[in-house]
Amino acid sequence: MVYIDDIYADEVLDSRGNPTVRATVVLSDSTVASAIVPSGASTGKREALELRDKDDRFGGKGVLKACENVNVSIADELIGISPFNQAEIDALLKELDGTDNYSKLGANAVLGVSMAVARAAALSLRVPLYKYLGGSNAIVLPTPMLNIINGGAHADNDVDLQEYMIMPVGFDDFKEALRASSEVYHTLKKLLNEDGHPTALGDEGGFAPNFKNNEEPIEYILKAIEKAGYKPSDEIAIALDAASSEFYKDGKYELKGDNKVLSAEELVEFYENLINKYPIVSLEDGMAEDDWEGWQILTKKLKDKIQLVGDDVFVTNPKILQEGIDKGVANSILIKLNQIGTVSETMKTIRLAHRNDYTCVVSHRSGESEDAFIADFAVALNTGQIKTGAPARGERTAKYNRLLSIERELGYGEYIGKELFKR
Ligand code: 2PG
Ligand code: MG
Repeated sequence: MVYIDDIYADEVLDSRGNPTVRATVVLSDSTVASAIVPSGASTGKREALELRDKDDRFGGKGVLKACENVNVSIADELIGISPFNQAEIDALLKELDGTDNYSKLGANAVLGVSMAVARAAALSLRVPLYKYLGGSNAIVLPTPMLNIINGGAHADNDVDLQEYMIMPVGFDDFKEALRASSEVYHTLKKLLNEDGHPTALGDEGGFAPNFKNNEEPIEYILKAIEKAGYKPSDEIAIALDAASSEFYKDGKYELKGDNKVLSAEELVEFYENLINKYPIVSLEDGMAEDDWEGWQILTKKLKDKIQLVGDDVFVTNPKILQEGIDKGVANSILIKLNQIGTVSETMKTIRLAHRNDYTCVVSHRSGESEDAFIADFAVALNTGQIKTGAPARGERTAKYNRLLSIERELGYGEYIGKELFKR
C-alpha cells in the first residue's frame, strides 16, 4: 500500500519577489510532488492566517516558521498515512492546527501540504490532477476573466477599481478564446501607447497607467476589443473587481479617481450606470466586506442583471457563504484556496454554492507562482469560470497554458462561455 514517506517545505519566491511556502510530498512509491502557495494584497479580514516571521529577514515577510511547521508538526502527523483520502488528510490538518483560521500552523503551511498531497496522489495513480479531483465529469474548460487594466492595491495609479477584465464568452473553445483575449491585450497596449500612456504592468499583468476617471479604462478596453476585430458583448464581455473594501472609509466609498464620496445607495447607482452603458456581465466586491447592508441593496438591485461575485465578503468560507445565502448577499462567489486553507474545505464551499445556485469563479492571488494548481482545480470542480490575470507574465500564463494542455488532452472538452450569462 502506498503511503506518505516524507514531507518538507522550502521558502521560495512569489511573483512579487516575496517569500512563500513550497511544500513537497514524497510517497513510498517514490512519487515526488510539490505545490507553491499564493499570497494576496487586497486580503479579506476573515481569511485564514498567512503566517509570516515578522523578523528582520525579507522585511518581516519570511515564512521560515510556516516551513518549520510543515517539516515538524505536519510531517509527524501525516507520514505513514495513505495519500488517497484527501478529506481525511485535510481533516487531520485541521485537527492538528485546532484553530478556526489556521493561526497556529499558518494557512500557508497547511495549504501547501494539502495541494501537494493531492498532486502526489494523482501522479502516483498516473492520472492528471483535474481527473483525480473531478473524475470523468471534469470536462468543462473554464471561461477566463483576464485582468488587462490594473488599479487599486495592485498598481501605483489613481484608478480606484482594482480589476478591469475581459471575458471571451462568444467562442467555441478555450484556445480561440485565449487567442482573442491576447489580441485584445496587445491592441490595448497599442492604443495606450498612441495616447502617450505608459504601458508598465501591474501585479497581475494588466496595464496600469493613470486615467481621467474610473470609467475611462472601460472605454479603452471596448475600443481595443473592436479594433482587434471582435464584438463587444457577444464575443468579449467585461468583468470588474471593484475590491471596494479598499476604498471604504467610515461608512462611505471614496472614489478618488472620480472625486466622489458615495453612500452605498449612490455607489449602486454608479454601478448601475456603468452596467447600462457597457457590456458588463460580472461585478466582484461591489460592496465592502463590512458593509452587508450595502451588499443587500446591491444584490436586490442588480442580481437579475449581472453576476455579483463575493470575494472579501465570503473569503471562500462555507459558514460565511451560508450567512450570505440566508441574507440575500451576492449570487456568486470567488474561490481562493488560501482564503480557507485546504483543498477539501474549498471543495465544500463550492458544493454549497452550487446547491444554492451561486456561480463559482476559481481565482489566483495577486502574488502568484508558476504553480498552475487552480487550472486543474477549476476543471475538476466544473466551475466554468476562472480568473487568473492578464495573458502575460509567466505566473499568469502558467495557468492559461495548463488549460490549453488540458483542453488538448480532453479532446472533448466543453467551453460554455455562451451559456454563462443569458444575454
Ligand atoms: C482579488 C485578488 C486576485 P488579491 O481581489 O480578487 O485578483 O487580489 O490576491 O490581492 O486579494
Ligand atoms: Mg477580489
